[in-house]
Amino acid sequence: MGNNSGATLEDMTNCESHQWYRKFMTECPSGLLTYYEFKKFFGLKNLSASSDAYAKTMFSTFDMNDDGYIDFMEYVAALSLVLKGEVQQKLRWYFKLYDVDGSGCIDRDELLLIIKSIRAIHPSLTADMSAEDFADMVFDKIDVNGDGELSYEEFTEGIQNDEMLRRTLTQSLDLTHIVQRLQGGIPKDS
Ligand SMILES: [Ca+2]
Ligand SMILES: [Ca+2]
Ligand SMILES: [Ca+2]
Repeated sequence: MGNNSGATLEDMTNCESHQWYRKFMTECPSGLLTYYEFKKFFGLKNLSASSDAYAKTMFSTFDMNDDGYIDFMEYVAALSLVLKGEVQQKLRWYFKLYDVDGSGCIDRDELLLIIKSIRAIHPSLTADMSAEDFADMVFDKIDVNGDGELSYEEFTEGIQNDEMLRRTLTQSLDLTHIVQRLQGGIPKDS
């Protein structure tokens, strides 16, 4: 399960993994991050229902072995993937994140849920159209066989070939502030 993410500790310099480890163990001495701690860790407070659903989906995507906790390896694998992974690896991760019920396809309801939660967290993204219009536009563009669901191939190829969708997707999971938190949380004498 989850071992095909292609992201390992070796993807990072020792310095980074050391910093991430310090940060992780400071925030989470037990070494296992629960959903509650995960939200605290990423500074997610007072979430609306749809943003909470999105954060929960993100949590389960990090929790690759589905035991309800994020351990350090899962945390590093997810972060290094999001921050430095190849496009293909990232798209595979996004696809898993968006396919909320794990059916292997992204349907319109799943896409709508994601768009709404992204907008709740990043109000400026796609603000010029309604979530419904945006979902329609995505399906028009990348649901190649028109069956109302996005297969993994349609999703990865569609996103890669569309500059605007790629940018929106990348910005929706902009982890800059998380990286700043990670770097800012390291004591000077480390
Ligand atoms: Ca886990
Ligand atoms: Ca699905
Ligand atoms: Ca399709």
